[in-house]
Amino acid sequence: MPTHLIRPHGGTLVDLLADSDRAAELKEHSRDWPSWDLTSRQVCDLELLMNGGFSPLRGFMNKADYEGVCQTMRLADGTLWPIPIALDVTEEVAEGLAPGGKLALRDAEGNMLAMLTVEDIWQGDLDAEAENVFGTTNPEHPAVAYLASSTDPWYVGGTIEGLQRPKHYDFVLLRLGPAQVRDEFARLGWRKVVAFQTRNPMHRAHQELTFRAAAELEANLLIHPVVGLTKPGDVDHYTRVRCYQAILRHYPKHTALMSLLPLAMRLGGPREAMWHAIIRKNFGCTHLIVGRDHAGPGSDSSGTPFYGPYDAQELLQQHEDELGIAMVPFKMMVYVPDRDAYVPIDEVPEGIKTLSISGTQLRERLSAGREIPPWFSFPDVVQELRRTYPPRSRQGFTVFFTGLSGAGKSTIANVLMVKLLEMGGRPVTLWDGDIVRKNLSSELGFSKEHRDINIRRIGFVAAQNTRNGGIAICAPIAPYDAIRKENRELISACGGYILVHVATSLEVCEQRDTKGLYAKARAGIIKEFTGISDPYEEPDDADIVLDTVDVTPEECAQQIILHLEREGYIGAGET
Ligand code: PPS
Repeated sequence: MPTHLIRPHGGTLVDLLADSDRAAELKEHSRDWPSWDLTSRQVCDLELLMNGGFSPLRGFMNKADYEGVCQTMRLADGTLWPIPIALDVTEEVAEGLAPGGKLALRDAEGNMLAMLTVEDIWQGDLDAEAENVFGTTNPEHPAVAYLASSTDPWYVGGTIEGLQRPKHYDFVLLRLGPAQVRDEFARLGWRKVVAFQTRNPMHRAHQELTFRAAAELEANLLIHPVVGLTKPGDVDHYTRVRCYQAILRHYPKHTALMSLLPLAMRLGGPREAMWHAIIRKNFGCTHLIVGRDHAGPGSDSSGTPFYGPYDAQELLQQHEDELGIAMVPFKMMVYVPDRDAYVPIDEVPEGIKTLSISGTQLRERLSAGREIPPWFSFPDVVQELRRTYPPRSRQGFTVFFTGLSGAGKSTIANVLMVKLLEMGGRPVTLWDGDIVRKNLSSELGFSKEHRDINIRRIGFVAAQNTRNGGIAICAPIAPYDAIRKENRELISACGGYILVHVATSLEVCEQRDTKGLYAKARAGIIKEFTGISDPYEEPDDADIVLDTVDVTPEECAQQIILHLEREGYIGAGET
């Protein structure tokens, strides 16, 4: 270990990985131990415990450390540590454990990653944990929600012996642990290094500020993005890493290095910022850039921010000496068109015009295929984002029909499918009610429970089609509103979702009775028949309502196509 680099937190860089003989021995003994399948968050925590990113921790926290951290931000031995790293397990697993016993920790595929020697088992007071660590019990805070709904009731503390690192198949060369990053720094002759933490794509403002921070400090730069768990809705890490690789080319040669951090963020604001600082210190960095609302989850539904914008900076400042890693306050950079330059906001003279584009505005521009100005981002970064967020005319979408039996759903859906196939450009899949019932859902009947399962299945496959850039056309009755809304949410996260209510009245459907089912339903031969002996909940959120009495199926399909054009799903070139 090179000695001139900053000392790790607690003095020693922890390495919990056993050598191969010991690993084989542990694996053999594990036959007799209970097992725990780690959650995604726990796998992230374990990786940083094992490689020393969480030095001086040598395992999941025992009760004394956990309570110290929650209440006073310190481990039982007095070392500063702001976030509990606790292993939560089910009651069933906890019941089979006793102090001194062993627990095999496995990944989702069942591979044993580590052995935990149990020190203690206790039931955490999760409300108190939320209040102490995150300063709130509001479930709109993602970490509080996680405690309330994704945390098992028992904590198990104990030291770890690692058998193997969690497996990663992506960006393998960029996933350096703290010892490897330190070796790189030593090899490059870097002693003063400023770390930049991020969970978002980086644009010009970030490049300017990181470059300035490094230049002012006469330090080198470690771009250290989080690729473990970030905020739901964030740009996926594959896209982000390609963006970071692109932006790295815009720094002077040999001044910046990138490594990926498998951290499961809690979005805990000030305490999280301190955690980030400790981790970066373990990776050999002497400075950490801390911005406005660093690692905060934003605001609650009433618009009140969970943390003050500079709380994180203040907390770090208070403990800077003890931590040993310095905080570089992030000066927000804004673009000044008159100077064609980014300037720290506090250096912009009054009355001077500045420009900025918010994250939401960027998404809107990408989605509409609109220009993203070169002052905002680098063209190679924009190109990567465009690959992930193509304009609507290249995104997948689902047209979801709902309506009574005999309303005309299948006929219109077929016309629409043919028209879309004629246009070409995207694969089209039709999930018609009858076809689905013959193939996907052949074992199901027409109880509410079975109808819900059926509609969920259709939603699932349509979401897959949509995510992969295709068009799904679904045409079941889908009589229940809640499940339709569930599908809307699921599919909208993958691309477009258009709900079409084929609003043919019961009288007309019954009069048409093309399949003779209404007559049978009235005669009681078919039970639970929608509209006759079973409910149909009219949608209040239909994007298109079709009247099939005076309008032909071709005209109905045309109405949908015009809607798709207006919304941008069908580009001018395709018609
Ligand atoms: S649901 O409620 O969405 O799961 O129904 P779906 O899968 O679309 O199936 C509806 C088709 O099944 C025939 N059928 C019935 N419909 C409603 N209620 C009962 N009890 C029933 N029994 C059989 C009917 O032909 C429906 O087809 P469409 O094309 O809608 O007329």
